[in-house]
Amino acid sequence: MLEILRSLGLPLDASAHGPALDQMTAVVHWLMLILFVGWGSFFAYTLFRFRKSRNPQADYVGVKSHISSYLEVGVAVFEAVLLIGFAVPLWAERVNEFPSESEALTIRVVGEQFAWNIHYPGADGKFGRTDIKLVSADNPLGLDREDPDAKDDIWTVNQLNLPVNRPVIIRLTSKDVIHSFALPLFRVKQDAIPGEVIPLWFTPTMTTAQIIEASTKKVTISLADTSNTVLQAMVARADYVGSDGTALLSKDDPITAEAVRLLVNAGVTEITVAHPTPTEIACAQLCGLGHFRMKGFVTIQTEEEFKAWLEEEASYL
Ligand SMILES: [Cu+2]
Repeated sequence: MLEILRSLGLPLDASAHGPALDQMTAVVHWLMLILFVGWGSFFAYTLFRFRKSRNPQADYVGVKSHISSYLEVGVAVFEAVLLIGFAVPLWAERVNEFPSESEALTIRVVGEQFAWNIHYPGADGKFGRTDIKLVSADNPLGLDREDPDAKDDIWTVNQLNLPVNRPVIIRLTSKDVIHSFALPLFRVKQDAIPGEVIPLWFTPTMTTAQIIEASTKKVTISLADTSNTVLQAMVARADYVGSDGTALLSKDDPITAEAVRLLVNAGVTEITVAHPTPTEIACAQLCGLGHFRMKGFVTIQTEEEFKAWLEEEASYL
């Protein structure tokens, strides 16, 4: 079932809790398939069995056997097992078994129309004071730089950097309306609600570079692809040179219409491509007219890269 779900578009999983969640999704789909086929067949059977030509007289007593009641009970028991045996423990782990603050990285994410503000506590590990009165275009979090804890705080807009294989706790909230913080590749989706701080946690298990590597695929191209916008959102994953040694397309360059023309004319019809930014933060709640552009990026880095990034950000303060 997981393979079927993948072929239907279930994205790659890059989080530690993802496999258990995907397994649950597969089990639920199996149950739904069995119910659909079972009740559908039962319905078709009753239409045939109790047709008018066979039953000219209405029967006011109805069914005397208890098979349908037993079936109902069976389905209810199965659903109870799914809920109590699988779903509740899975959910309990997400909401109760938070990693300790010492082993995890804790950050704040504040949604607004239409951006994600990310707040890192800085070297002291303490979030500085924020105040709604200080919110401005250059200070979207309303961070009070006078507060000693706020001096080293780092904030970014729409760019979430995280280290790989370290649990991250995100304290999520919103400044205006309800948004939904969704990281599809990390199997995270949580509503951001104004006035409430909702914690969530997960552990990324792949760096963005590894995810790009894993999602690299071969595609066949033709001149028709000069107007293929899906392909043009991708980048090349290898260097392509013509027979005379001229560069046709370089690794990490976008697959422009011009590049497609050059490649096809040079006889190259198969290239490897990948999405340059596979890990996105999507807003999964229709939150206003600009909802479509409420998109951020997640970059999962090695511990060293993440440290270097934090230091670079701190150097701008
Ligand atoms: Cu939103």
